[in-house]
Amino acid sequence: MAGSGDRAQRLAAAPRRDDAGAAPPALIRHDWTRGEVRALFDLPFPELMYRAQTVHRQNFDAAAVQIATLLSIKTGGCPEDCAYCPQSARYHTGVRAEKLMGRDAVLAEARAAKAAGASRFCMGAAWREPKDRDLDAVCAMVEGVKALGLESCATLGMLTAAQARRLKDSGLDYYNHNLDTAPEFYGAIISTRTYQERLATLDHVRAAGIHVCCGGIVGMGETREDRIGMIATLASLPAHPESVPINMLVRVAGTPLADVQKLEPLEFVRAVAAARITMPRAMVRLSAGREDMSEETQALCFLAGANSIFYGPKLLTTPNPGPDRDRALLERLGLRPMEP
Ligand code: SAM
Ligand code: DTB
Ligand code: SF4
Repeated sequence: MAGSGDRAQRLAAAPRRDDAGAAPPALIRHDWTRGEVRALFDLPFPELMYRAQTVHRQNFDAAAVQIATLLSIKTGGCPEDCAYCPQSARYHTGVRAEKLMGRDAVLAEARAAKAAGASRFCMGAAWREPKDRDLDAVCAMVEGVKALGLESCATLGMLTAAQARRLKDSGLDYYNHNLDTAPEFYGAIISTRTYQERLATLDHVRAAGIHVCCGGIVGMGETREDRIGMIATLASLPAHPESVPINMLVRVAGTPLADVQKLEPLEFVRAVAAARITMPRAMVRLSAGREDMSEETQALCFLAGANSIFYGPKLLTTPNPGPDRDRALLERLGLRPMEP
């Protein structure tokens, strides 16, 4: 965490608006306060969009969207109690527990994803944490995915430092492990692992030299203050995650959150914009929840700085818009897939 001396130094060095009134590139800050993030959420919507677009354009080509494909390599039967999750063995959601997929089957899916235009392939496993034997199998999958020229990401639950190093050695580019929500709302959603344990896994991933993919879910019945707390926590990590998935809760029958009130779409867009403004260089991923989202809301998310989507008819276990719909949407918006 930066000390106050550091902060004074950075403020002194901060670029000012030039004579033509052009905004200078945003500084990368790790000391976002909740008050500052709250002030972003409270901005008039057009002003928030303008701020997010400005930061987005300073750091990315705003017409390019990364196409990622998600595959559940180990589905269901998870011992954890995450209240949003269809894969927890504690809830009756109709998701059947399956064994870890074999390497060849995973690589066939990765090849198909690449042929369909994806440049990133994410593998998810419904584990609290991987067993060492299973990790060997996942490392072999990562090697195969890398050999296809795809960016690789895995989300396997909690990791030890040694497991993170093994994944790094296999060539893994990103590890996804979400904080999910603000620390104060977390206890209402998950009881089987602590926030601190999540932060420890993120530390191991970071120390191993793997890019961090870390975000959360909105629409779980949290307050705006909780959404602010989640973004402020992510943006004040010692290093920003290189990738920040913002998920809209997919309400799955049988989970404790099945009947939670639907979040107002513009509030979701505000969360995306706050992520973009506070973490300027991160890939901000418009992740779960698009199946139930209007195309206009998705367009606003891109305007708010989201620059990646999951592509393909399924997320891990729940539906996602099909490739035809997504291709048509991107075309209509004049957006194109980001080059690998
Ligand atoms: N088991 C591993 C873990 O929890 O770390 C990896 C897979 S888990 C499904 C990955 C993430 O998916 C969760 O942290 C959560 O943010 C997201 N997720 C799961 N179910 C969701 C739902 N119904 N709606 C939105 N996001 C969801
Ligand atoms: C993330 O933040 N969102 C993705 C990915 N990381 C693994 C998962 C979304 C899962 C949605 C529920 C399901 O399909 O099971
Ligand atoms: Fe298990 Fe991950 Fe689902 Fe939690 S989110 S129940 S850890 S699969």
